[in-house]
Amino acid sequence: MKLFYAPGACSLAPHIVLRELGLPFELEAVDLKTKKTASGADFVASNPKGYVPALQLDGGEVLTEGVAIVQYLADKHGPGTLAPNAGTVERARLTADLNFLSSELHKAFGQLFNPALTSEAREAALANLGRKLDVMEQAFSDGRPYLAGPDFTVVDPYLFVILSWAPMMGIDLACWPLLGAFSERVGTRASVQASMEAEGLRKAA
Ligand SMILES: N[C@@H](CCC(=O)N[C@@H](CS)C(=O)NCC(=O)O)C(=O)O
Repeated sequence: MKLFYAPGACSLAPHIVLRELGLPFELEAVDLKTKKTASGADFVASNPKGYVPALQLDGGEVLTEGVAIVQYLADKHGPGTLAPNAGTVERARLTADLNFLSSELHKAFGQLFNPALTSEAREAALANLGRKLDVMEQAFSDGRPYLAGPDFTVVDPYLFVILSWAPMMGIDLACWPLLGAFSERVGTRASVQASMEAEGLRKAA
């Protein structure tokens, strides 16, 4: 398998899942501006959506959409470990959380990456993001270590990656202390540290 990624982007989440599952894989960086891969290939030719993550399977087929990729990996290569079995209420909750991250929290952060935002639009985007972060903070109020409960699942790397964008946006996670503690907890995992090193986001220990 080959994961197309950009350092620190949402593709870091499936990258972490590949390592959690101990799977063999290659990485190929994509320049998101030029849409060229590190080997000089046209990324859009293999993924017309033009964004990361994309996972090329050993048979050549390319999977896109982070939430689909991480669920595919968990179901195929670690059934019942990083995602509850399909058809259970727990799995439906996990899918709901993945969807919330993808369509609500990720996109709320995404608005702030737009350099053309007026200060008024930025204020509105920050308020919107704050409401989504409040929802996530509330999810941890029962003392659970991970978003789905006691066990680490595929939703956790995605939340970790989105939260890692906060400092770049001038957002202080101290306002959401349970989310800050979650980030620190997940950041100590070997899979996370190895993925961040491989993407050049962290120096090797
Ligand atoms: N719906 C996609 C969105 C992926 C996405 O937003 N990727 C960003 C990086 S975090 C990207 O590649 N942006 C470049 C672009 O859209 O051209 C998913 O959830 O996988």
